[in-house]
Amino acid sequence: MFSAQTYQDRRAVLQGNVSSGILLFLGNIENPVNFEHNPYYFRQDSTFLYYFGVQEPRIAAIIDIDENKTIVFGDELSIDDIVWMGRQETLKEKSLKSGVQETLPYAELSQYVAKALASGRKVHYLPPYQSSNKILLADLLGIKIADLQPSVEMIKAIVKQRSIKEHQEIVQIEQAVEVSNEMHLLAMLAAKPGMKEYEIANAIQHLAADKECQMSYPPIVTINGGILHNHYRLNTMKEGDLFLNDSGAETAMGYAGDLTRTFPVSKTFTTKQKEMYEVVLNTFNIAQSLLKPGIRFKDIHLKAARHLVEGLIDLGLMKGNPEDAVKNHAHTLFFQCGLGHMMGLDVHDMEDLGEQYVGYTEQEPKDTKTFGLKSLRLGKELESGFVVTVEPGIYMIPDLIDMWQAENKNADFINYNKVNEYRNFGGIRVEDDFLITDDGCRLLGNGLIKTVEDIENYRAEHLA
Ligand SMILES: [Mn+2]
Repeated sequence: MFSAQTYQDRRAVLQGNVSSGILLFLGNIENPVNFEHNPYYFRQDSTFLYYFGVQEPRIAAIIDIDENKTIVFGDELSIDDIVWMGRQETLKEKSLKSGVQETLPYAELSQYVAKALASGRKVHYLPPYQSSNKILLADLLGIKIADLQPSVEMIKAIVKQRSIKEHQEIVQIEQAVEVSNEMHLLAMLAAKPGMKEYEIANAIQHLAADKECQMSYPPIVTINGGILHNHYRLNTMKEGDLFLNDSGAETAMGYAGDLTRTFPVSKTFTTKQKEMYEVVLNTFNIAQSLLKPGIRFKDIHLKAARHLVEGLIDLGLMKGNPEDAVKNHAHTLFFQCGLGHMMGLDVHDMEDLGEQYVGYTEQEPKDTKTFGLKSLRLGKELESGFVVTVEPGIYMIPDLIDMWQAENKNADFINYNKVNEYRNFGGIRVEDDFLITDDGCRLLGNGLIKTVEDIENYRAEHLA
């Protein structure tokens, strides 16, 4: 945990940004796998971690703005619990570590909320994503789940605060990135023809676990990198395959890393792979060079897309004017997703609070219709203190190629004959994490190799 002062200060800032009423925070529960006492891995809610730091299932908290007090609700262990689980730090002790003096039994939460509602006070709450919390909120408020109305005022205040990372948060994120770097180096030295994809997934998870880290999301370790979120891991790697590893560690305090590297299963890239890889890497470098406060991430995304198109024109897959190609979204045949997203306590930071608040503004809302832009999670102007990912890619998706070709879509910009030579090429993505600074950006972590030369040399050193 950070210091008690940290959590007190964060709560004070939040309290100052919401006018009145009570702020209700629900922690997560241990969700059952197949029966109640056999739960999935417990992960505390990130907003709860941010303001209270307490990693305990089935607790809640209230910041009462009108009465200027903060209470954590939860149950201390009974003697039966202690028999089974041993003596543990009490909830009272844990709460004190985040500077909360008052704890009450969990059952008193409903009375507190009912009293506030009865006296006509506003009860602010966040959009619930766990089913148990949807049910709990509906019960506490005496309404149907479908009628829940999360507080926009509370969401906006939290997004504003959590978007700007404190120095100690950056330290945490860099720890996560450092462990992620090691995971990627391990994958690069371990992967060889004949192995199964899951062997790499297992190896990197083992490495992270030994460093007291979890995965910040289920790793994508695949020879079919053309599938954006591919979690199938039973393929056998063979000579000539490209291996895409999108994986990141999460520190014990909950901070994420999110990195992607693509490398050949053989000792070297083929010429075709190298050419495509360098288009992606150049695009990455252009995007990185544009990161600074005051520029809209959507504009960086579109500029990166233009460079991707230029590279694909050089290779003969595209043609025409790059600017016009991007205006017509022709690049989305190859780059269907967004250039990056916010990162912090969540790998997609605060996605539970709503992309319209985290990645966009009311004045410039997300384009939710256009293929490509509808998958861009971050569009708004960057600010010093943001942590973002940059992750351009090329993804060859046979079904999409066939569909576009049947419609002769963007035929002015796409050489379908050439594209079909690459239809089974797979995919390439390169991803790093950056802090936006006052005058630009800083790469988080010590830097993970990414040029063709560095990757080939690294693999040559380690492959027998
Ligand atoms: Mn990412």
